[in-house]
Amino acid sequence: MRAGWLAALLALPGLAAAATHIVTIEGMQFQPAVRTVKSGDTVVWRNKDLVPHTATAAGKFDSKSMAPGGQWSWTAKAKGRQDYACTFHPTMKGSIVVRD
Ligand SMILES: [Cu+2]
Repeated sequence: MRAGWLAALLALPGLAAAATHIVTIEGMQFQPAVRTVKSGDTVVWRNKDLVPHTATAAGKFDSKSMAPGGQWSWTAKAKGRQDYACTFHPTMKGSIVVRD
């Protein structure tokens, strides 16, 4: 009976689809630089460098300062391409592409 209920839950596309995607910050780079996700997915940035960084898309999202070893997560909603950068190191750039 419990298994049947779970199967029904997993059949709902909105619940089954959400995933978590990691963007690693290492060597003064976002890796991967371009990450494609679905609406509703969560993106987690992990700072493996020895200096603080941010993941900032003006007007869209802003991690604020991520300490070395720190992380920050953001849930994608609106479709489209979000170009972002580190406010401390403007040459560090990345993009999140949000699909349906
Ligand atoms: Cu930085």
